[in-house]
Amino acid sequence: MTRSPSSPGFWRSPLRGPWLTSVLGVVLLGGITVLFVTGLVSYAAYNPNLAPVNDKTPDKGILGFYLFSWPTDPHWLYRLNQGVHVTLGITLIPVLLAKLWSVIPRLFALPPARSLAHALERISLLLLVGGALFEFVTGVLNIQLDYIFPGSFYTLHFYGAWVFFAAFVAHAVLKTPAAVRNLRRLREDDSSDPVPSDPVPSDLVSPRPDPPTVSRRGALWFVGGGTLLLFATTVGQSFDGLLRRTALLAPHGGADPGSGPNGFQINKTARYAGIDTAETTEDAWRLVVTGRTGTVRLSRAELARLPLHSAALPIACVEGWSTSDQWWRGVRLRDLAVLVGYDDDPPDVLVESLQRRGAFRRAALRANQVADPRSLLALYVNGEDLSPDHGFPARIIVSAAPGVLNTKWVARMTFGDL
Ligand SMILES: Nc1nc2c(c(=O)[nH]1)N[C@H]1C(S)=C(S)[C@@H](COP(=O)(O)O)O[C@H]1N2
Ligand SMILES: [Mo]
Repeated sequence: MTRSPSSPGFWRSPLRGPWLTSVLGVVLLGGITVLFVTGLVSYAAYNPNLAPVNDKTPDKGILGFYLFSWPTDPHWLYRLNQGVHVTLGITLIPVLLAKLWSVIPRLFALPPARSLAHALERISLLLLVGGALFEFVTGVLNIQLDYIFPGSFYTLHFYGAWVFFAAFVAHAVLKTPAAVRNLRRLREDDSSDPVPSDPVPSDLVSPRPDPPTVSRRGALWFVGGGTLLLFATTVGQSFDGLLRRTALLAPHGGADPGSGPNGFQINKTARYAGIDTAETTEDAWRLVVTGRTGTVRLSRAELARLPLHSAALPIACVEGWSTSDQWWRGVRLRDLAVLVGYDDDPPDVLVESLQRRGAFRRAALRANQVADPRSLLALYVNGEDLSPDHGFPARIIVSAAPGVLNTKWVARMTFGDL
């Protein structure tokens, strides 16, 4: 019977046991809670109540709840949140895999259900393991391959998160007390044996263990080392210069940004977005602004003659990478609102791009974002004209907002409550 994975003797590693499962479980309890919270915060940062422009999730119902308009302070808010979400998610992968390895004998346990309670528990584990794998795989694919699911990653990752987290909460409530108990007993058990017999009797402990090839401490170093390696090759994505080059596992955007004032990370290039330079010349391009009092058309030269202001703000992408603060210079969004009849309190705005190719066309901003004096329709960055790849002739830049709301190659802005 030992040839069948459903017989306990099939699993021979002396490392399996409540101690390993408990240590990894406690790490994941903290880590996944942070992932879920930063994920929800990231969702809120899109201002999902500006549906259907910013959030097209079908039938989201109460799962798509939001509690507040996304703030514009502190200006690094989204940068920090998303850096933590993505970098932590990547670095938890070895812990997740080790945790699944530690409990794999249970996947094959027979009979499939000993009781109704046991059957329910196993179904919840299906959602837990399936949900975890689904969230980690969709997340990693999205950041590595730049949106291989056009439009739908957001929906998949969003619904996946709720299924996963529901199962995670149930699992944590059921298992945390035992995990903490196991860890306590483990601390008291000061045997010098590298792989001491587990102080807690469990079906996870192999009845016929092979001789150990690595100590417990060695096993944890192996997992922790994998985690450190992933951390070291990811975290650079949140910084500039040489550090960014250490981010071997993080995406590097659409193109090499080169050096100089426009030499910072590019998401999608003008060529990728299908921007024809003939459309962006001084003669051809007009910004079309619409509001309460009608429509105004402005050339880039006319915009440049309006009062210009500067703001030091980062680009922080949902994929986790960010730039340090760049010096943007342009027209305040609230000054543009004044041009079309909103003198006192500016409303929301719908921003549309020249872009025709790719998933991206438009994004909406909340009134509080329009009102912030740092929110600009930028014409210049770091003292130079925007480059074509960074959105020439004009792009949006908003404090603390996800990069995706900073529309490049702006063609049209429609002010009014959305
Ligand atoms: N028109 C348009 N605007 C866009 C995008 C795009 O693909 N098309 N990408 C957005 C995303 S997802 C990010 S992170 C930022 C990146 O800005 P950058 O390429 O100047 O760094 O631009 C945003 N604005
Ligand atoms: Mo982005």
